[in-house]
Amino acid sequence: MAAMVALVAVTAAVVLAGGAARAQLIEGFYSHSCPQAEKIIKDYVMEHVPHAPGIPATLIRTHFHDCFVRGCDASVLLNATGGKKDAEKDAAPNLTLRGFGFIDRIKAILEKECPGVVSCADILALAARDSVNFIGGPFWSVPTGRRDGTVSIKQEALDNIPAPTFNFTQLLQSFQNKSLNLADLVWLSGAHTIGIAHCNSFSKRLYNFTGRGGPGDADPSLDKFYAATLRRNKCKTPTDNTTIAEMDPGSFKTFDLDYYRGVLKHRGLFQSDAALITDAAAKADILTVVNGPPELFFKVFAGSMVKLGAIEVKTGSEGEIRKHCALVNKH
Ligand code: HEM
Ligand SMILES: *[C@@H]1O[C@H](CO)[C@@H](O)[C@H](O)[C@H]1NC(C)=O
Ligand SMILES: *[C@@H]1O[C@H](CO)[C@@H](O)[C@H](O)[C@H]1NC(C)=O
Ligand SMILES: *[C@@H]1O[C@H](CO)[C@@H](O)[C@H](O)[C@H]1NC(C)=O
Ligand SMILES: *[C@@H]1O[C@H](CO)[C@@H](O)[C@H](O)[C@H]1NC(C)=O
Ligand SMILES: *[C@@H]1O[C@H](CO)[C@@H](O)[C@H](O)[C@H]1NC(C)=O
Ligand SMILES: CC(=O)N[C@H]1CO[C@H](CO)[C@@H](O)[C@@H]1O
Repeated sequence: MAAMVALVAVTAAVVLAGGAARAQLIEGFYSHSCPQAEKIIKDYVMEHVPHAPGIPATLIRTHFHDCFVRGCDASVLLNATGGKKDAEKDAAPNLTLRGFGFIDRIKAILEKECPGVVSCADILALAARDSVNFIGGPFWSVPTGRRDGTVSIKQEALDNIPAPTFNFTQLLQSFQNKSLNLADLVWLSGAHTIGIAHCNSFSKRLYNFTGRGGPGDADPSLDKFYAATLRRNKCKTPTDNTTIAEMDPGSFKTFDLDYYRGVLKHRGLFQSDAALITDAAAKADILTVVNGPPELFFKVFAGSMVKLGAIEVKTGSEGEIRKHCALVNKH
């Protein structure tokens, strides 16, 4: 136990040194200003996720998109103003994000409990963690104290969110640009063990991939039997953009290792999933978790989530605490 305490202390010191003079996130940031905050979020998740089973997947993805654009500052939650469609929310990669209402409802409860105290960025980070943990997924620590941003620009989402067509080099570049490393890329991609994708995110791989034409012209890095199944049962035309497919069929509601097993069998849904085994080090990481004890994946995933949740955060007097998560405060 003493050794563990010492380890925690060392980790905290390293985090502080890395952040220079900037204020840091800390666990239990609201313990005095809004002591019930974390419990309110967790209770809301426990009460509502059973009736909304897609929420854990969409919230963790929304948190990821938030963190990759202007840091984890809830910029992804902002609506465009003046009838324009130019906020992050309106970018193609984000059109399939859901769960905004879920966050708005938690925010409304927290505003009654302690007005103007709990940031939308923290609510998103905590609700993503609690909902994934609620369905039996990993638990990770969510230090709090994030402040909300006031700017949301569609083009920045397009520039910063990795595309499902990315190859390994592009994926690694995108993650390194956010101070995440190769292992973080591999572990965080493991979130594709839950949730769904729309056909247009991957159907280029099923039809006319090389341009030779014909239904057999699938991405050679995709198992051809799986490609045929997807064409037959899911994405029946090349332009279908409404049908959904599970990314980890068979256990898409369970946070398990089957996503990685699928990737190893060339059954990852996106080119970005398939890309993970084109790099020797990434493939070795996948084999390590797949062959390791069950707890290993949860442990490494949790570590990478903490790093994701700290990307370019606003703290102290930066940004604001939004009153409504979809709107910048009026001044
Ligand atoms: C490595 C680069 C990544 C790419 C290219 C990527 C791409 C995508 C795409 C295209 C979808 C499907 C959207 C749709 O068609 O509806 C998706 C879904 C999803 N992604 Fe990723 N993703 C990446 C990393 C991540 C990370 C880091 C996380 C979280 C830690 C994540 C969590 C999810 C989840 C949970 C879903 C399912 C969403 C739902 O069911 O609503 N992804 N991703
Ligand atoms: C934000 O936009 C969504 C979709 O356009 C809308 O349903 C919602 O009411 C808006 N929220 C606010 C607070 O204006
Ligand atoms: C990855 O894609 C980029 C951009 O299309 C390309 O320049 C690069 O050669 C590709 N890398 C590999 C290893 O295929
Ligand atoms: C890297 O991040 C910056 C902002 O932090 C962004 O402007 C740029 O487009 C990103 N580049 C890539 C390759 O993701
Ligand atoms: C397949 O792609 C090629 C090259 O982009 C294009 O010329 C051709 O019309 C496409 N065929 C079909 C059936 O979409
Ligand atoms: C989906 O396809 C329909 C018809 O092809 C089109 O009207 C619509 O804009 C598309 N939606 C998206 C999100 O691309
Ligand atoms: C990154 C990502 O999710 N991209 C997809 C967003 O949605 C458009 C269509 O709406 C797809 O073409 C992209 O691949």
